[in-house]
Amino acid sequence: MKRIFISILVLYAAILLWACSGNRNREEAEDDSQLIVVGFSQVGAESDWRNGNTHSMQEAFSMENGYRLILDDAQQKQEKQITAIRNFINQGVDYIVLAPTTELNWDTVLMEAKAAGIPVIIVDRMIEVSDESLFTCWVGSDFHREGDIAVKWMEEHLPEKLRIVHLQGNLGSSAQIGRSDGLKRALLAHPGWSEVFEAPGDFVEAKGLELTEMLLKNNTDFNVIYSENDNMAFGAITALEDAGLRPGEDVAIISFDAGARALSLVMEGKINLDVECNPMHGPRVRAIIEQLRRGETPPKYTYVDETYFDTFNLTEDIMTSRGY
Ligand code: GYE
Repeated sequence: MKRIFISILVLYAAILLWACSGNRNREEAEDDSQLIVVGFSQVGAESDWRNGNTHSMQEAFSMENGYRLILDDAQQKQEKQITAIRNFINQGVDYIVLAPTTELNWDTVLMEAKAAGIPVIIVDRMIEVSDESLFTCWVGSDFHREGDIAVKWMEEHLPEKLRIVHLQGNLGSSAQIGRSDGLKRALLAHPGWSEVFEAPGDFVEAKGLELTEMLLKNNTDFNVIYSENDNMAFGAITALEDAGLRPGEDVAIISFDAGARALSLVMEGKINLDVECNPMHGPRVRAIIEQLRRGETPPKYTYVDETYFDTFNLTEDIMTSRGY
Protein backbone atom coordinates (compact mmCIF):
# COMPACT_ATOMS: atom_id res chain seq x y z
CA MET A 1 0.00 0.00 0.00
CA LYS A 2 2.83 2.32 0.99
CA ARG A 3 4.61 1.54 -2.29
CA ILE A 4 1.50 2.41 -4.35
CA PHE A 5 1.16 5.70 -2.50
CA ILE A 6 4.79 6.64 -3.21
CA SER A 7 4.37 5.74 -6.91
CA ILE A 8 1.29 7.98 -7.19
CA LEU A 9 3.24 10.79 -5.51
CA VAL A 10 6.17 10.43 -7.93
CA LEU A 11 3.78 10.39 -10.91
CA TYR A 12 2.03 13.51 -9.62
CA ALA A 13 5.37 15.29 -9.16
CA ALA A 14 6.43 14.32 -12.71
CA ILE A 15 3.17 15.68 -14.18
CA LEU A 16 3.57 18.91 -12.23
CA LEU A 17 7.17 19.32 -13.48
CA TRP A 18 6.13 18.68 -17.08
CA ALA A 19 3.31 21.21 -16.84
CA CYS A 20 5.63 23.82 -15.38
CA SER A 21 8.28 23.33 -18.05
CA GLY A 22 5.56 23.72 -20.70
CA ASN A 23 4.61 27.02 -19.16
CA ARG A 24 8.20 28.15 -19.08
CA ASN A 25 8.72 27.26 -22.75
CA ARG A 26 5.60 29.22 -23.61
CA GLU A 27 6.85 32.22 -21.63
CA GLU A 28 10.22 31.99 -23.39
CA ALA A 29 8.51 31.82 -26.76
CA GLU A 30 6.46 34.88 -25.87
CA ASP A 31 9.62 36.67 -24.72
CA ASP A 32 11.38 35.62 -27.89
CA SER A 33 8.81 37.43 -29.99
CA GLN A 34 9.72 40.66 -28.18
CA LEU A 35 13.34 40.40 -29.31
CA ILE A 36 14.64 42.61 -32.11
CA VAL A 37 15.90 40.32 -34.86
CA VAL A 38 19.17 41.25 -36.58
CA GLY A 39 20.53 39.28 -39.52
CA PHE A 40 24.29 39.75 -39.75
CA SER A 41 26.11 38.68 -42.90
CA GLN A 42 29.75 38.33 -41.86
CA VAL A 43 32.65 38.09 -44.32
CA GLY A 44 34.19 34.96 -42.80
CA ALA A 45 36.66 33.90 -40.13
CA GLU A 46 39.87 34.70 -42.02
CA SER A 47 41.69 36.69 -39.34
CA ASP A 48 42.02 37.66 -35.67
CA TRP A 49 40.40 40.96 -36.61
CA ARG A 50 37.39 39.17 -38.06
CA ASN A 51 36.99 36.89 -35.05
CA GLY A 52 37.18 39.91 -32.73
CA ASN A 53 34.53 41.60 -34.85
CA THR A 54 32.17 38.60 -34.76
CA HIS A 55 32.59 38.37 -31.00
CA SER A 56 31.85 42.08 -30.56
CA MET A 57 28.61 41.73 -32.58
CA GLN A 58 27.52 38.64 -30.63
CA GLU A 59 28.06 40.44 -27.35
CA ALA A 60 26.22 43.58 -28.44
CA PHE A 61 23.25 41.70 -29.90
CA SER A 62 22.71 39.26 -27.04
CA MET A 63 19.31 38.10 -25.71
CA GLU A 64 20.02 40.01 -22.48
CA ASN A 65 20.25 43.17 -24.56
CA GLY A 66 16.93 42.36 -26.21
CA TYR A 67 18.16 41.00 -29.53
CA ARG A 68 18.20 37.79 -31.52
CA LEU A 69 21.23 37.70 -33.79
CA ILE A 70 21.22 35.49 -36.86
CA LEU A 71 24.86 35.21 -37.88
CA ASP A 72 25.88 33.99 -41.32
CA ASP A 73 29.54 33.29 -42.17
CA ALA A 74 30.10 33.80 -45.91
CA GLN A 75 33.59 32.25 -46.05
CA GLN A 76 34.83 35.30 -47.97
CA LYS A 77 32.37 34.74 -50.82
CA GLN A 78 30.05 37.48 -52.02
CA GLU A 79 27.54 34.97 -53.54
CA LYS A 80 27.09 33.51 -50.06
CA GLN A 81 26.42 36.98 -48.65
CA ILE A 82 23.78 37.65 -51.28
CA THR A 83 22.06 34.35 -50.42
CA ALA A 84 22.26 35.17 -46.70
CA ILE A 85 20.61 38.58 -47.26
CA ARG A 86 17.81 36.94 -49.27
CA ASN A 87 17.27 34.47 -46.42
CA PHE A 88 17.11 37.34 -43.92
CA ILE A 89 14.49 39.05 -46.09
CA ASN A 90 12.43 35.82 -46.27
CA GLN A 91 12.64 35.43 -42.51
CA GLY A 92 11.43 39.00 -42.07
CA VAL A 93 14.26 40.19 -39.81
CA ASP A 94 13.98 43.70 -38.33
CA TYR A 95 17.46 44.85 -39.45
CA ILE A 96 20.15 43.58 -41.79
CA VAL A 97 23.80 44.23 -40.97
CA LEU A 98 26.25 43.61 -43.78
CA ALA A 99 30.05 43.41 -43.52
CA PRO A 100 30.73 43.27 -47.27
CA THR A 101 33.55 41.20 -48.77
CA THR A 102 34.07 43.56 -51.71
CA GLU A 103 32.65 46.93 -52.75
CA LEU A 104 30.79 46.26 -56.01
CA ASN A 105 27.60 44.47 -57.16
CA TRP A 106 25.25 44.95 -54.20
CA ASP A 107 22.52 46.93 -55.94
CA THR A 108 20.07 44.12 -56.78
CA VAL A 109 19.94 42.44 -53.40
CA LEU A 110 19.80 45.76 -51.56
CA MET A 111 16.87 46.81 -53.73
CA GLU A 112 15.12 43.64 -52.55
CA ALA A 113 15.81 44.56 -48.91
CA LYS A 114 14.55 48.08 -49.54
CA ALA A 115 11.37 46.78 -51.18
CA ALA A 116 10.81 44.61 -48.09
CA GLY A 117 11.24 47.70 -45.89
CA ILE A 118 14.24 46.31 -43.96
CA PRO A 119 16.93 48.85 -43.03
CA VAL A 120 20.47 47.77 -44.00
CA ILE A 121 23.48 48.90 -41.98
CA ILE A 122 26.91 48.45 -43.57
CA VAL A 123 29.81 47.79 -41.23
CA ASP A 124 33.61 47.61 -41.67
CA ARG A 125 34.26 47.75 -45.45
CA MET A 126 32.30 50.00 -47.78
CA ILE A 127 30.06 49.34 -50.75
CA GLU A 128 29.67 51.25 -54.00
CA VAL A 129 26.04 51.51 -55.10
CA SER A 130 24.20 53.52 -57.74
CA ASP A 131 21.74 54.87 -55.17
CA GLU A 132 22.84 55.74 -51.63
CA SER A 133 19.32 55.19 -50.30
CA LEU A 134 19.93 51.44 -50.71
CA PHE A 135 21.59 51.41 -47.30
CA THR A 136 20.78 53.29 -44.12
CA CYS A 137 24.31 54.08 -42.98
CA TRP A 138 27.87 52.81 -42.68
CA VAL A 139 30.37 52.54 -39.82
CA GLY A 140 34.01 51.47 -40.18
CA SER A 141 37.62 52.53 -40.69
CA ASP A 142 39.30 55.00 -43.00
CA PHE A 143 41.45 52.57 -44.96
CA HIS A 144 43.04 55.25 -47.13
CA ARG A 145 44.14 57.07 -44.00
CA GLU A 146 45.60 53.80 -42.67
CA GLY A 147 47.67 53.43 -45.85
CA ASP A 148 48.88 57.02 -45.52
CA ILE A 149 49.89 56.49 -41.88
CA ALA A 150 51.97 53.46 -42.89
CA VAL A 151 53.71 55.29 -45.72
CA LYS A 152 54.51 58.35 -43.62
CA TRP A 153 56.06 56.09 -40.95
CA MET A 154 58.13 54.30 -43.60
CA GLU A 155 59.39 57.64 -44.91
CA GLU A 156 60.44 58.68 -41.42
CA HIS A 157 61.92 55.43 -40.10
CA LEU A 158 63.24 53.29 -42.96
CA PRO A 159 66.28 53.81 -45.21
CA GLU A 160 65.88 55.52 -48.59
CA LYS A 161 66.28 52.41 -50.70
CA LEU A 162 63.38 50.03 -50.19
CA ARG A 163 62.68 46.79 -52.01
CA ILE A 164 59.12 46.09 -51.00
CA VAL A 165 57.07 42.89 -50.92
CA HIS A 166 53.40 43.81 -50.95
CA LEU A 167 51.01 41.20 -49.48
CA GLN A 168 47.50 42.36 -50.31
CA GLY A 169 44.14 41.60 -48.78
CA ASN A 170 41.38 40.12 -50.91
CA LEU A 171 41.19 42.23 -54.03
CA GLY A 172 38.27 44.65 -54.28
CA SER A 173 37.71 44.93 -50.51
CA SER A 174 37.89 48.46 -49.11
CA ALA A 175 40.62 47.41 -46.67
CA GLN A 176 42.77 46.24 -49.58
CA ILE A 177 41.93 49.21 -51.82
CA GLY A 178 42.76 51.87 -49.22
CA ARG A 179 45.93 50.25 -47.88
CA SER A 180 47.24 49.43 -51.38
CA ASP A 181 46.47 52.95 -52.57
CA GLY A 182 48.71 54.55 -49.93
CA LEU A 183 51.65 52.42 -51.03
CA LYS A 184 50.99 52.90 -54.76
CA ARG A 185 51.09 56.66 -54.43
CA ALA A 186 54.27 56.52 -52.32
CA LEU A 187 55.98 54.29 -54.89
CA LEU A 188 55.39 56.96 -57.52
CA ALA A 189 56.74 59.68 -55.24
CA HIS A 190 59.92 57.89 -54.08
CA PRO A 191 62.52 57.00 -56.70
CA GLY A 192 64.35 54.85 -54.11
CA TRP A 193 61.31 52.63 -53.44
CA SER A 194 60.50 49.68 -55.65
CA GLU A 195 57.89 47.00 -55.37
CA VAL A 196 59.56 43.66 -56.07
CA PHE A 197 56.45 41.54 -55.55
CA GLU A 198 52.73 42.04 -55.15
CA ALA A 199 50.02 39.38 -54.66
CA PRO A 200 46.78 38.91 -52.73
CA GLY A 201 47.11 36.76 -49.62
CA ASP A 202 43.41 37.25 -48.79
CA PHE A 203 44.16 38.36 -45.20
CA VAL A 204 45.00 34.74 -44.30
CA GLU A 205 48.04 33.57 -42.31
CA ALA A 206 48.66 30.44 -44.43
CA LYS A 207 48.88 32.55 -47.59
CA GLY A 208 51.30 35.02 -45.99
CA LEU A 209 53.49 32.04 -45.14
CA GLU A 210 53.19 30.40 -48.54
CA LEU A 211 53.96 33.57 -50.53
CA THR A 212 56.97 34.50 -48.38
CA GLU A 213 58.35 30.96 -48.56
CA MET A 214 58.06 31.09 -52.35
CA LEU A 215 59.92 34.42 -52.51
CA LEU A 216 62.72 33.12 -50.31
CA LYS A 217 63.00 29.97 -52.39
CA ASN A 218 63.33 32.11 -55.53
CA ASN A 219 66.01 34.26 -53.85
CA THR A 220 63.94 37.42 -54.30
CA ASP A 221 65.81 40.37 -52.85
CA PHE A 222 63.65 42.45 -50.46
CA ASN A 223 64.04 44.41 -47.24
CA VAL A 224 60.40 45.35 -46.41
CA ILE A 225 57.17 43.38 -46.21
CA TYR A 226 54.08 45.57 -46.42
CA SER A 227 51.42 43.18 -45.19
CA GLU A 228 47.82 44.42 -45.36
CA ASN A 229 46.89 42.62 -42.15
CA ASP A 230 48.37 40.97 -39.07
CA ASN A 231 47.61 37.39 -39.99
CA MET A 232 49.52 37.54 -43.28
CA ALA A 233 52.37 39.19 -41.34
CA PHE A 234 52.37 36.23 -38.89
CA GLY A 235 52.79 33.85 -41.83
CA ALA A 236 55.56 35.99 -43.34
CA ILE A 237 57.41 36.18 -40.00
CA THR A 238 57.33 32.38 -39.63
CA ALA A 239 58.72 31.96 -43.15
CA LEU A 240 61.53 34.47 -42.52
CA GLU A 241 62.50 32.88 -39.21
CA ASP A 242 62.44 29.39 -40.73
CA ALA A 243 64.93 30.70 -43.29
CA GLY A 244 67.21 32.06 -40.55
CA LEU A 245 66.29 35.72 -41.15
CA ARG A 246 65.38 38.25 -38.45
CA PRO A 247 61.98 39.90 -39.04
CA GLY A 248 62.08 43.51 -37.88
CA GLU A 249 65.84 43.72 -38.55
CA ASP A 250 66.84 42.01 -41.81
CA VAL A 251 63.37 42.67 -43.18
CA ALA A 252 61.13 45.46 -41.86
CA ILE A 253 57.54 44.36 -41.25
CA ILE A 254 54.67 46.80 -41.74
CA SER A 255 51.25 45.50 -40.73
CA PHE A 256 47.63 46.55 -40.14
CA ASP A 257 45.00 45.72 -37.47
CA ALA A 258 47.16 45.79 -34.29
CA GLY A 259 45.51 42.89 -32.50
CA ALA A 260 46.92 41.55 -29.21
CA ARG A 261 49.06 38.84 -30.79
CA ALA A 262 50.57 41.31 -33.25
CA LEU A 263 51.27 43.91 -30.57
CA SER A 264 53.36 41.39 -28.64
CA LEU A 265 55.42 40.99 -31.83
CA VAL A 266 55.79 44.78 -31.99
CA MET A 267 57.10 44.59 -28.39
CA GLU A 268 59.60 41.92 -29.48
CA GLY A 269 60.69 44.13 -32.38
CA LYS A 270 59.55 41.66 -35.05
CA ILE A 271 56.82 43.93 -36.41
CA ASN A 272 58.15 47.47 -36.92
CA LEU A 273 54.84 49.25 -37.37
CA ASP A 274 51.25 48.14 -36.84
CA VAL A 275 48.53 50.53 -37.99
CA GLU A 276 45.46 50.18 -35.82
CA CYS A 277 42.17 48.98 -37.26
CA ASN A 278 39.51 48.52 -34.64
CA PRO A 279 36.97 45.68 -35.07
CA MET A 280 34.81 46.36 -31.99
CA HIS A 281 31.83 47.52 -34.03
CA GLY A 282 29.09 45.69 -32.07
CA PRO A 283 28.23 48.57 -29.68
CA ARG A 284 28.47 51.08 -32.57
CA VAL A 285 25.98 49.19 -34.72
CA ARG A 286 23.70 48.68 -31.73
CA ALA A 287 23.75 52.43 -31.02
CA ILE A 288 22.72 53.03 -34.65
CA ILE A 289 19.79 50.60 -34.34
CA GLU A 290 18.71 52.27 -31.10
CA GLN A 291 18.79 55.65 -32.83
CA LEU A 292 16.66 54.30 -35.67
CA ARG A 293 14.15 52.85 -33.19
CA ARG A 294 13.83 56.27 -31.56
CA GLY A 295 13.04 57.69 -34.98
CA GLU A 296 16.37 59.54 -35.23
CA THR A 297 18.61 59.68 -38.30
CA PRO A 298 22.15 58.40 -37.67
CA PRO A 299 24.97 59.98 -39.72
CA LYS A 300 25.34 58.31 -43.12
CA TYR A 301 29.07 57.63 -42.55
CA THR A 302 30.85 57.16 -39.21
CA TYR A 303 34.64 56.74 -39.18
CA VAL A 304 36.28 55.14 -36.16
CA ASP A 305 39.21 56.95 -34.57
CA GLU A 306 42.45 54.99 -34.95
CA THR A 307 46.19 55.28 -34.33
CA TYR A 308 49.36 53.21 -34.88
CA PHE A 309 51.85 51.32 -32.73
CA ASP A 310 55.61 50.90 -32.97
CA THR A 311 58.37 50.16 -30.47
CA PHE A 312 58.49 53.86 -29.53
CA ASN A 313 54.88 54.31 -28.38
CA LEU A 314 53.68 50.82 -27.43
CA THR A 315 53.21 50.23 -23.69
CA GLU A 316 52.39 47.10 -21.64
CA ASP A 317 49.05 48.70 -20.73
CA ILE A 318 47.97 49.14 -24.35
CA MET A 319 49.08 45.61 -25.14
CA THR A 320 47.21 43.92 -22.33
CA SER A 321 44.02 45.92 -22.74
CA ARG A 322 43.41 44.96 -26.39
CA GLY A 323 40.01 43.39 -26.86
CA TYR A 324 40.99 41.47 -29.99
O1 GYE B 1 42.13 44.26 -41.63
C1 GYE B 1 41.56 41.98 -41.89
C2 GYE B 1 40.26 41.34 -42.08
O2 GYE B 1 38.02 44.55 -43.34
C3 GYE B 1 39.26 45.77 -41.76
O3 GYE B 1 39.53 42.27 -42.86
C4 GYE B 1 38.87 44.45 -42.25
C5 GYE B 1 40.04 43.55 -42.62
C6 GYE B 1 41.10 43.36 -41.57
O4 GYE B 1 40.28 40.10 -42.56
O5 GYE B 1 42.33 41.39 -40.89
